[in-house]
Amino acid sequence: MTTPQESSHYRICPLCEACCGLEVRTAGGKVTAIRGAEHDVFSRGYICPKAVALKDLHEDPDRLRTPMIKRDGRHVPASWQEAFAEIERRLRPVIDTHGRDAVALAFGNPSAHKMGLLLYSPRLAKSAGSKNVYSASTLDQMPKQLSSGLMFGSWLSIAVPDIARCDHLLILGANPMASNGSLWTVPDFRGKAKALHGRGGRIVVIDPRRTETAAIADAHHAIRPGSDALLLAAMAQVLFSEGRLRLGRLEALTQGLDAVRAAVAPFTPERVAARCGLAPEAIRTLARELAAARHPCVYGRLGTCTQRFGSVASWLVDVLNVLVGALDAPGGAMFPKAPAFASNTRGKPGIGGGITTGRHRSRVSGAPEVLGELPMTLLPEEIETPGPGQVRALITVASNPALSAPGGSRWADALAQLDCLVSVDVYLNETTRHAHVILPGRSPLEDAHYDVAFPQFSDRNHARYSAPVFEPDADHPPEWQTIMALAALLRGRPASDALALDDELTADEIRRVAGERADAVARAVRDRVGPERLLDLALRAGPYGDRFGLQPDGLNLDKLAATPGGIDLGELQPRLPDMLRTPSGHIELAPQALLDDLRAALAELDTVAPAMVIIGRRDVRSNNSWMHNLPTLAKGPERCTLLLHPADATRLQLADGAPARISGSGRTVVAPVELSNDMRPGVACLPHGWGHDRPGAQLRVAGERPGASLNDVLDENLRDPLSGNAVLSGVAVEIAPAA
Ligand SMILES: Nc1nc2c(c(=O)[nH]1)N[C@H]1C(S)=C(S)[C@@H](COP(=O)(O)OP(=O)(O)OC[C@H]3O[C@@H](n4cnc5c(=O)[nH]c(N)nc54)[C@H](O)[C@@H]3O)O[C@H]1N2
Ligand SMILES: Nc1nc2c(c(=O)[nH]1)N[C@H]1C(S)=C(S)[C@@H](COP(=O)(O)OP(=O)(O)OC[C@H]3O[C@@H](n4cnc5c(=O)[nH]c(N)nc54)[C@H](O)[C@@H]3O)O[C@H]1N2
Ligand code: SF4
Ligand SMILES: [Mo]
Repeated sequence: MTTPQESSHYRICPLCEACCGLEVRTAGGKVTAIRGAEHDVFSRGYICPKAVALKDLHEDPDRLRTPMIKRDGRHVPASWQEAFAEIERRLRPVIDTHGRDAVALAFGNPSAHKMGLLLYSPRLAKSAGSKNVYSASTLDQMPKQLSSGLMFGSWLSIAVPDIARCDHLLILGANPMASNGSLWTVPDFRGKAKALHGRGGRIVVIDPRRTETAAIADAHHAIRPGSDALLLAAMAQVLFSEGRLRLGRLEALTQGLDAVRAAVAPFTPERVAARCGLAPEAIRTLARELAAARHPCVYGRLGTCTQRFGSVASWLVDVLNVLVGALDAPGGAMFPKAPAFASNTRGKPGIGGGITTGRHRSRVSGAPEVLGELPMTLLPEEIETPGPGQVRALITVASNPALSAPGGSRWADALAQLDCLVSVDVYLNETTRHAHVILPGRSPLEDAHYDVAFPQFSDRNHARYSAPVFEPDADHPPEWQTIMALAALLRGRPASDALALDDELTADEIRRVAGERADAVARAVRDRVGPERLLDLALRAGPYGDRFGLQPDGLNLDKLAATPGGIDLGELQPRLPDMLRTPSGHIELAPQALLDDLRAALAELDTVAPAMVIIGRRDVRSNNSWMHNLPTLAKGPERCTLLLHPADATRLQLADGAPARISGSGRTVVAPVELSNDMRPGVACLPHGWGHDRPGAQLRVAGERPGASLNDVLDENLRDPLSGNAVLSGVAVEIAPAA
C-alpha cells in the first residue's frame, strides 16, 4: 500500500470573526493537519484552538449529510427531491390560506461565515415577502448597527480600533482574548495588545468580571451590569464641563455637538457613581486619561449591546471617540474600506439617504422593524398568538434559537406548534429536532469562501478568497442552491427552478447597478454562477476593482483566486467625509431617538438594582451553541459552570463545585458553582449555548456533558426598545443550593 500524497490548501477559517487564514493539509481525502497560514497577508499565521476542530466538524458522524424528514415523530433520511416535495406540501397551504406574513424566517450566526448563506439570505427574505424576518443580530449587535447607521448613514459603517497605532484603548463589554474580537476583525488580539504595550500604550477594561482581557490590561473597573450608558454619558459630561474637547477636523464634519452637551449635562460622575458601582473620581480619571492620550480609542461590544440601553451605550462610545478626536484618526476608531459589498463605498460619496426604522411593527408587541427585522425574542409570541398574520411556518437558516435566545421552554413549545418548520442546518439539534424537514449544509471544507461582511470591520484592509479544500459530493447541493430552491418555492415556482431563478435575480441586479454597461458586465462574469458570480461582480465594481476593464490593474476574482493568502490593501485610512451616507452629509452626533432614550436612562438612576444578576461569558474552546459536539473542543474541564464571588457563595451557602439552582422568569436550571475572585460581588456568570439534553437531538458528544442553558432563565420580555436587541446581561436571578 502506498501512502497517499499530502497536499496543502489555504482556507479562511469560518468559525469566528477573526477570519484567520489556515493551512489545511490533507491526504487521501482526510485532513492530516490544520495550522495557521504563515503567508496569509492579514492573519499571518495566527490561529486559536477552534480552528483545529474543523477536522472534527468535517468528520463528525452526527453532522447531517442528507436531508431529514420527520415521519411519525422521528427524523429519517430522505432524498433532496423528497425533502423539497415535503416542504412544498406543507408550505403552500400556509401561504395560500394565511398569507405571506404567516411564514417567518430566522437567520443565525454561521450565516455570516458562509459566503453562500450571507449573499443568498436576503434573496430568501425577499422571496418570502413576509414581515416576519428575524436574526441573531437582535441577540447581538443591532444596537451598534443602529447607532452607527443613525450617525454615519449606513448600517455597517462601524468604526473599529486602529490597534496598530492606538496608545490608549478603552474596552467596554468585550473580551477579545476569548472571543477573538467582534465587529472588529482582529486576528491575534493578544499579539497586537502586546505590541501596543511595547509602544508604551495602555489598555483599560470595563467589565463586571475580571476577564482574560482585563487580566492583560493596565486597569480594570468592575462596572455594575447594564450601566454603561450612564458611565459613558458621565465621561462625556466630564469632557464638556472640564473643557477637554479636541474634535479637531471633526468639528466641521459634525452636527449636534450642543445637543449632546445639553443631554449629558445631568449625568455627573456623582450622579451615576452608585448605579455604575464606580467611584466618581474613577469616572473622572477614565475621561481625563482618554482626553490626554495621543491616540485614544473607545471600543464597546457585546456587553454594551445586550442591555436595556444598548443603543444609547453604542452611540456614546462613538460620541466619546468624536469628542477626543479619535474618530477616523490613525490610532483611533477608523472605518475600514472593504473591497466588496460595502454600502459606504457605493453611490455618491459623502451623502446618502441615511437609515430608517419602524417601516412596520410586530403584530403582537408592536416592536418596530429595524434593518428589515423584528426582535428575535418576539418570534415565540408571534407563533403562539392566534389571529390574522399568526406565524405558522418557519424557515431557520443556521439558527438555534432554542438555546441562543431567551425564553427557554417557550421556544420548544412554540416550535412544536408550527405547521411547517424547515431548517437549513448541519445538525439535528435543540431547534432542528422540531423541524419537519432539515436541509443539510455542506462542510465548510467543501465550500469556497470570501468574507462578505468582515472586511468592513477589519483592522487592516485586505482581500482574501479560499477555494474548496475537498471536492464536494456531487449529490449534495451547496447551500446557496438550497436557499434558491426555497426561494423558488416561496415564489410559487418549483424547487427545480433554483438555478434559473439565480440567473434571473443576478441579471436584474446587473441591470440595476451597471445601467447601460449591463450587457458588457454580464458578459464579463458569464463563466461563473452563484455566489462567485456575485463576488466577482462586487470586487470588480468595488473601490479597488478593475471596473470590468476600465481599470486593468484593479481587482477581480481571477486575480484574487490566484493569490492564496490574499492581497494586502494597506493600513486603515481616514475616510471622512466621503464615507458618510447621512442626508445632511455630516456626522449626526445627536440623533433624536438616542437623545430621547438617554433621557429615559435618567429615570434608571433612581431604581434599586437587584441583589443578584447574571451575565454570560465566552470560552476559547467553545462557540455559541453548536461546537460542543467536536471531541477536540469538548474534552477538558467542565465549562458550563456558574462563576460566583466567594462572598456571594458564602451568603448563599454554596461551596465550590456544589450544584446551584438558578431561577429567573419562572424557569430554573442547575449548574455547578465555580468560586471566582474575578467576579464582581452580586454578579453571577454562566456561559450560553449549553443545554444539550433535549430529547430527539442527535449530538452524541455534546449530550455526554450537556450543561445548562443560560437562556432558559433569561427574560424574553427584556429588550432595548430602539434596536429590538435582547437583554442578555445583568438580568435578575435567584440562586440557591440545589436540593
Ligand atoms: N444568553 C446569551 N445568549 C446569547 C449570547 C450571549 O452572549 N448570551 N450571544 C448571542 C450571540 S452574539 C449570537 S451571534 C447568537 C448565536 O445564536 P445562533 O444564531 O442561534 O447561532 P449558534 O448558536 O451559533 O447556532 C448555529 C446553528 O447553525 C448551525 N450551523 C453551523 N454551521 C452551519 C453551516 O455551515 N450551515 C448551516 N446551514 N448551519 C450551520 C448549527 O448547527 C446551529 O444550529 O447567540 C446569542 N445568544
Ligand atoms: N471562543 C468564542 N469566541 C466567540 C464566540 C464564542 O461563543 N466563543 N462567539 C462569537 C460571537 S457570536 C460574538 S458576537 C463575539 C462576542 O465577542 P465579545 O464582544 O468580546 O463578547 P464576550 O466575550 O461575550 O464579552 C462580553 C463581555 O461583556 C461583559 N459584560 C457583561 N455585561 C456587561 C455590562 O453590562 N457592561 C460591561 N461593560 N460589560 C459587560 C462580560 O463579562 C464579557 O466579558 O464572540 C465571538 N467569538
Ligand atoms: S480565532 Fe476564530 S477565525 Fe481564528 S482560528 Fe480561531 S476560530 Fe478560526
Ligand atoms: Mo454574535
